[in-house]
Amino acid sequence: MSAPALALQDFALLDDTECEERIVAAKRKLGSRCVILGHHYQRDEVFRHADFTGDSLRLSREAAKSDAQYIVFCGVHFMAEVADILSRPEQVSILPDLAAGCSMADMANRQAVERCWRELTQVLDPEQTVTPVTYINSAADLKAFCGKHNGIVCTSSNARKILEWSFAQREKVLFFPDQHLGRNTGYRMDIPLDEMVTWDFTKPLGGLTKEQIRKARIILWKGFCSVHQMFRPEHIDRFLERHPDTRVIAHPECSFEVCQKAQYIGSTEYILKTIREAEPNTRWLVGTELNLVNRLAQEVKPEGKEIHFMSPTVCMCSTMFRTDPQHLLWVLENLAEGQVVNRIKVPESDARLARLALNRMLQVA
Ligand code: CIZ
Ligand code: SF4
Repeated sequence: MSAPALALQDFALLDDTECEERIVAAKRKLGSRCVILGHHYQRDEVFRHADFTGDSLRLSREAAKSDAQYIVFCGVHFMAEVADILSRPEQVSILPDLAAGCSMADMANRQAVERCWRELTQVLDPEQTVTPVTYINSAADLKAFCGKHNGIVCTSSNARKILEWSFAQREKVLFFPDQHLGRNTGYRMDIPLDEMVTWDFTKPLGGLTKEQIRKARIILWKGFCSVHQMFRPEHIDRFLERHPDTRVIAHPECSFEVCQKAQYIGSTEYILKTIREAEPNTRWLVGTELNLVNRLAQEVKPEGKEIHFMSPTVCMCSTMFRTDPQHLLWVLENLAEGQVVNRIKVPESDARLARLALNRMLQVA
């Protein structure tokens, strides 16, 4: 019989330097049995231990092709679910802090989406006319909903391609949970704003008229990211007054008004690539999560690139921040002792359907 799991409380008070050394030692002991995936929004002390870093799309691909027995996901809950769904049954997906969720993902749940689907039948036949599209920032049972109803998953890197695919299937899209990603992407595909309606899930028929629904090409769920909604168009105006030569780049989870003022709009991978490939001595105003922006600023400083954060206040993803070196160490030392803690396991009934929707995405994009 294996030893009992090491208790989290014995790790909580360790200082970061001790954690650092012990994480390196535990990783060495685990070798190829364990892979650590680190999302761009992770804090430095955790990010530096990742074997692979990236956005959720890149990391889910790494999870799908990894041979490691343990996949430790330094990110948020839905990402560890995707890793579990795409990996083989004998592989184990682990989230170091179970409280690392995503407030946007929590804005849509299966019950509310089922209700929406049912209510839409008052106006049209959703099975025939609507493709459900879920942003990867959503619970596994919503991905399963999309799998079941011939829908698909998207990320901020591939949203346009996925919408094009969706419109090739059926005339309308139900897009959840992030209204901004849906609206910003749709607008750049020349869909007029009045053909993208917002479904207020607290109201009957989403607070819409039947006519609005009939006319809509995209029905946008009224969810948003609490981090990206903090960037405001006036932040851009004020900065440009002082430095008119600035290039503005924003994540599509930012509001429509912010994205309208940005010359470049795209996912975290896109933001990194665009700025890395830009000419030296350029100045950038960046609207996405603070940890990523700070790291990027350091990285490109030697090329004379100046990176500024779009908001005067701190916009950090507090749930990504929850994964600290103490939790990572706790997980790794347990694994080194043969103990699995914080496993994320999606029930096979949901995983099977969610896999359908995820694999459709991986094939399309
Ligand atoms: O897809 C992701 O990883 C997220 C949450 C944002 C992005 O643009 O990479
Ligand atoms: Fe969710 Fe926003 Fe945090 Fe991304 S930044 S994980 S969308 S709360």
